[in-house]
Amino acid sequence: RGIDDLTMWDDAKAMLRKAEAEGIETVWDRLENQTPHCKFCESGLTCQKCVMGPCRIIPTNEKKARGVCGADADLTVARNFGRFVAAGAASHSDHGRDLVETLAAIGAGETTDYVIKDGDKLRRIAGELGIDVDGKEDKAVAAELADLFVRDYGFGANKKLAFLSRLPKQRLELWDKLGIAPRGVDWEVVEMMHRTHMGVDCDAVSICLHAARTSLSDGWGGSMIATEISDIVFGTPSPGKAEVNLGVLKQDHVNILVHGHSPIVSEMLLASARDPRFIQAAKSAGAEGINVAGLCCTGNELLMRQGVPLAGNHLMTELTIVTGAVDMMVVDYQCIMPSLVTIAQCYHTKFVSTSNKAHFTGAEHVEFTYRNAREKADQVVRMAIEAFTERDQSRVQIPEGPMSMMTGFSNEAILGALGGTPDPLIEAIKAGKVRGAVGIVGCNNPKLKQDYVHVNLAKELIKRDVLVLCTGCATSALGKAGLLMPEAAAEAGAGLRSVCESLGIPPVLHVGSCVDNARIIQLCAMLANALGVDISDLPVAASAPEWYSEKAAAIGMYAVASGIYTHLGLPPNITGSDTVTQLALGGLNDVVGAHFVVESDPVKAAELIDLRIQSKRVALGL
Ligand code: BF8
Repeated sequence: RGIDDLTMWDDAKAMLRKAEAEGIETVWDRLENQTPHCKFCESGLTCQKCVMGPCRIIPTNEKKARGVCGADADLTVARNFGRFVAAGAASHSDHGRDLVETLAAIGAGETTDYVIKDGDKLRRIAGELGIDVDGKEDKAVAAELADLFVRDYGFGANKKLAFLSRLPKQRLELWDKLGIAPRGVDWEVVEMMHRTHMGVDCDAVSICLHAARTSLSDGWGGSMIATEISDIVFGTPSPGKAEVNLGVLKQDHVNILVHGHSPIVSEMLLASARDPRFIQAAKSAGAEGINVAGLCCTGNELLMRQGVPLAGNHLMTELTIVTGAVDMMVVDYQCIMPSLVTIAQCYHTKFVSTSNKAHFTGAEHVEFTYRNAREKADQVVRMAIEAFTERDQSRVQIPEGPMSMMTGFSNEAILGALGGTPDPLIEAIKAGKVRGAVGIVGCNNPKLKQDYVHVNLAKELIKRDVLVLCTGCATSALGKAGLLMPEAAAEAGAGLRSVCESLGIPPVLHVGSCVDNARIIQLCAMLANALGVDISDLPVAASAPEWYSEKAAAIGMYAVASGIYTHLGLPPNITGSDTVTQLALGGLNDVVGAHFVVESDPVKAAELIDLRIQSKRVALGL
């Protein structure tokens, strides 16, 4: 493929040309080198879970239709998919655990670096979950809330996650009937590992149902806990302006990029970078100041709460370093390509890892904990200033012109814009001004032209009066396309346009990072409760147009299991099993009231989503 087929953006194309000229290998080169992929793996028909194997299943060959243990194609695919979802759920939830640990440390007075920023939200959430907050100090409430979440990670109170109280009762009854109401965050992940060991759960459908339960322990557990505590500790986002693309890097500043997912490190780093002592130190080193910009989900966290500019999404991470202007990349965990260390070594860029669970060979490791975070952040900012003095300005090429965007649409902010209740939104939906809502979320995948499906799907949907919410790497795509600005209302259908213009909001609302997809399912539950219906009755859908990761599979699975029709731009590795594929692409509708659809063409995908939205509107009598 030529450069024009790899990405739709000028900033990415310019850096791809620079990478080529400088002999730097990128993710696209490695994809080409790895193509064609193994057909067995691609269809989920390999099994490496024991040493009687590894096995490759050929359903059409009588002698090879079963692995050594006797597992057929359906069971092999289901086991692989179950573990795939479990890994995704584990990732979000382990991130959430770090926030629980931080909240507990605040409650116990074990940290002074982290504090409660949004005490109102702390009390509101604690009260919602049955904690008596009257007459108690924030610290005491924080300790009790953290304790409740610790129980949710293990056994759950009454073997049910606390946030299941947010669900419409029909949904919870359905999950109870199916036996998929999540009990404990860690419990469901561990049980999936157990079930998929040889000789435990040997029924494909049963494993798929547990995949649903596992994913629900992420959406209504680990991710939701991560989001709510992040708001409590770092502040609940409210609407504001920011900028996106590689043009956010500054030639005359110390450029620090934060990459990964957890706000625990990046928020502290930002505090140090904004400290006048270090700004002065940067000036003494010949810079105009310190510029912090974000990548991927940690970028989304800082963008939502602090208006920190976003340099790009997953496929931009390598290309940011190719600008030659990045003095330091600081990472925590998830979605950090190990190739970044190698590329950083081709420049003066310092690559710093910070988490004891995410080491990178060749990186400088500065470990952050809740006890030492500010001290370590200060140390890292000093290192970045030092790195700036080694920058070769003749190798710097920063693409021009960042795009402006609006961000910060937490559910609290959305409700605030609506006057405190979801009623105006429900009225707009009833009147057909807003025909429905779709969450466009997830990654980039180098198999698809970068951001093309994200952008064109969103444009098609808003044209059809469908409000779009976005998170994660979709944010950068839609922001670069200008769709996160109120002016983009001009590209929407007449109904959505009038709603956006009267509220002064864009037709695509940025609601956060990937764990913040919990905000979207919570909003769906709120709408369903207000209407007295189940989530599966709502004219809503989800889409991960360019997904790549296990986490995205967990998100898609919990969306479907919550009753939300979900589009994927690429299929998961399940096509080797008719049973699992048919369940995913239709059968689940009879079980949980929603299913997956796979379509790489954005216009066709929009048509499919539109059909679902229309059918739900008709069923609701709208
Ligand atoms: O959790 S969207 S590439 S950065 S997995 Fe990763 Fe995908 Fe980006 Fe955030 Ni989500």
